[in-house]
Amino acid sequence: MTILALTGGVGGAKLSLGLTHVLTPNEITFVVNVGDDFEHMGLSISPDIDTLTYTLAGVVNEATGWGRADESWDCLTELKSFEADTWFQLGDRDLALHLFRTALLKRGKSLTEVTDIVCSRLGVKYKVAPATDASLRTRVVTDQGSLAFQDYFVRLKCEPKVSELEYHQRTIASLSPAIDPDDVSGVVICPSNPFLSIDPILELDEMRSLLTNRDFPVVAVSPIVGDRAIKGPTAKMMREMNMSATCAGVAQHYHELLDGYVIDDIDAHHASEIEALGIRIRNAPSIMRTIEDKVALAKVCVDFLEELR
Ligand code: FO1
Repeated sequence: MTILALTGGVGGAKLSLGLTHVLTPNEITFVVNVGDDFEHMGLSISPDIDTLTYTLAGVVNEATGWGRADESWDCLTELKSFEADTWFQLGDRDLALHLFRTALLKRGKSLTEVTDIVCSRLGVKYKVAPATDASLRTRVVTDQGSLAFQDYFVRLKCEPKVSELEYHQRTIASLSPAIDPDDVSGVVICPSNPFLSIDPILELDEMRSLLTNRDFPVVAVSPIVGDRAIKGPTAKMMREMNMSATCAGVAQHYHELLDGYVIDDIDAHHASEIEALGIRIRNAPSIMRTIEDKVALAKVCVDFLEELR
């Protein structure tokens, strides 16, 4: 039986790395958001898959949390001299992966197959599965119109005011064949942005039905600590969508899906509000700076699942 970790972005990758120190490759599958994927300059780019893969392979750029360590930027510099689009920063090493993935997809391989090949070439022994092989794309409805995800996130630096999220093609998208719904013993929802990273996974019909008719526990880790997002626009988006930008606001958003919820020690005062929703609480330090922080938080999640089983 396998634990599924639902993940996207940098916070999700950090907890995922911790989980690999607590569980063996047979015990966990990482289910990764593909709503951020896009085609840029003819290349198929899967930022959340790459962030996780680079993190698990130990080659991620630690300063940004995405992209490669020891990166060079010659191609981007040349592109600038052509006055080409350079708002999305693609380093030389990273580009090699996008070229490789694009070529394999063009030859008819699925994103699941390509991700598997990339993981094995980078020495990642854990199963990293795109949530779906279909081209599910997040669109952000804002005061500047409906925007493709990376236009909102990178080009416009999350500045537009968000009113709604849309997940295109979600109804026809099936789960990746790397995910076996009959073999799930628990789910960890990583401290990723709920709207941008986790909802595109939860919105898949097969994932929704797996999580609503289940005999295994689900725990989430709050991406909000001390009423602020650890990284990225989660709190800003929540305020713009008239939600409470607290760990309790995130719990209300996930609500019926959750059996357990891990919140930071600093947020202990929100516990009774969340427990009133019928969700059990664990307090733990949840800012993950060191590998020890990541492993300790992962252990809290795995022990919590065990207790709720
Ligand atoms: N994020 C940025 O803020 N600016 C970038 O130029 C950028 C480039 C980039 C290239 C490859 C990659 O895998 C990720 C990249 N990201 C960049 C991060 C990415 O847009 C976001 O982390 C996710 O899509 C949100 O989880």
